[in-house]
Amino acid sequence: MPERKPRGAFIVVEGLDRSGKSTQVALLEQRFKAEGRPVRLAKFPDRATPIGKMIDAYLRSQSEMDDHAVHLLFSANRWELAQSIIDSLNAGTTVICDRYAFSGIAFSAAKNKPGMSYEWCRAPDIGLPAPDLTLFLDVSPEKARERGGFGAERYENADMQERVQHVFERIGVEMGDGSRWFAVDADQEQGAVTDELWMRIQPHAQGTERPIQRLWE
Ligand code: FDM
Ligand code: MG
Repeated sequence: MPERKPRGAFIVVEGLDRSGKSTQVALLEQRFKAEGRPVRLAKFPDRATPIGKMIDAYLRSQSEMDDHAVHLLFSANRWELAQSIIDSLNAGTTVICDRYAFSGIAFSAAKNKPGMSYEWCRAPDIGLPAPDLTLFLDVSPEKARERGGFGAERYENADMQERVQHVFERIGVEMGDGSRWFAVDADQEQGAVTDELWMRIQPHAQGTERPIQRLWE
């Protein structure tokens, strides 16, 4: 009988701005490559697609959009790339993703707009491929400030970031037992954060036989 090849694991890294997310994702990619394991980086929003370009214009305040509409665009941006993520996983490639549906909920629900409850924000992502592991880079407001001022994009202000943090905390509680969602102390120095992330990822690095789950199973 032919040996069945395990699929790649789907690993998401989440966190506030200046949590070191993008740096850590790049370092993790290097570790996979150094071990000769196939890896692909993904990032949401993916600003390269037509939908992504609309999101990009909104984030840079070059356009205005209804909050519901932009929320649905962020979700649509994930849906348009979902099949290619599934294909990579099935080909045995680990996919490491910088932000995913959790950012989608956290940033939109943090707006506190009428009609945009946590549940409403969660709904459009139902059925997307679910991460096998999500690592939340937990940075304190003090450390974030120390790491330099806010950028010029929408949402990059202390007030919004604090509200986003609260929604992320709720998501962490709802994700439960700690086997698929881990908060990592992102106030530590860079190498220590990478080591902790790698420790969490290692059990997944060889891939898995488990079928791809769906949000929010
Ligand atoms: N963001 C990101 C959302 O509001 N919803 C989403 O679904 C996603 C994926 O977009 F402020 C926000 C989070 C951040 C902004 O993200 C751009 P990057 O990682 O800074 O490009
Ligand atoms: Mg940003």
